[in-house]
Amino acid sequence: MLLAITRSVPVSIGRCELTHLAREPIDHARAVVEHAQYEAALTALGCRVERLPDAPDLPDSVFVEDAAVVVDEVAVIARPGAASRRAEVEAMANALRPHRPLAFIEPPGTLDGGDVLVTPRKVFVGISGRTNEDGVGQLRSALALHGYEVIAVPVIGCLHLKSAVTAVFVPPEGGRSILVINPDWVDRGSFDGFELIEVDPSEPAAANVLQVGERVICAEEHPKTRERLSVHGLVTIPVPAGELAKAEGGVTCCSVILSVTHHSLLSAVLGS
Ligand code: CIR
Repeated sequence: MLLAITRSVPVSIGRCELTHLAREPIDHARAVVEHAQYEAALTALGCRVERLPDAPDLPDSVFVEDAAVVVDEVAVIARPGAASRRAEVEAMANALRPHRPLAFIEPPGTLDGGDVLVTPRKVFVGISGRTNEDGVGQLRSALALHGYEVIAVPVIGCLHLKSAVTAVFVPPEGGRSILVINPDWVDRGSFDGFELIEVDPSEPAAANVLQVGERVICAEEHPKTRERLSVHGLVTIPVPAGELAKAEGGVTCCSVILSVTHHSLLSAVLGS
């Protein structure tokens, strides 16, 4: 079973961190409606959606992806590069504890989950304004134990690695995975062995899409790139994501998705 961890949109979102965009008013009510549609899409795709407790004083807390990196064997609790976001991770650690052994990124390491692209056995990590070499090294140590190769990739011109590249198809029996990429923000050459679909040049932020099983959730604001995915036979689910985009968030940012067992779900519910 897939568990999707989310968190509500706080009223304080207007005070979010911003790196590349100028601040614009965010319509909180509209953001809440968009977020509900996103959660509904996850539910329709078979996820059990569970929200972390509301965090009204943490303006970026809806962007739960940045708080952890989860693979089958372990959950690595992040240490966000923005100091204002560090208090977000505690609730994520509590939510993941029933489901995975935990590892923690410790100072001076910083790592945002949005910088981590997990593919079968290869984990790409963006060296960005948020994730430093020490954080990458700690992630490498935590994942090497389980046979993952961790590859650092410079990111230029965008917030996180997954602003620039995400996975849209991972063949269940092995073989070439497909990524969608903005080659202006990350070097195509880092992804040898993958099939690459480029974003439409008029939609630079469109590489941030969320694969759930055989479907791909995309921001409805990027129809041309969605069309490119459809041409490759991928089935896309558009969701409105314009308000949270003003906070530099995309569709991967608002959930952490992991496979869980009935046993670990029961422990989570019983609190043991
Ligand atoms: C930030 O700057 O941290 C937030 N305003 C946006 C975070 C988006 N998260 C993500 O891409 N994983």
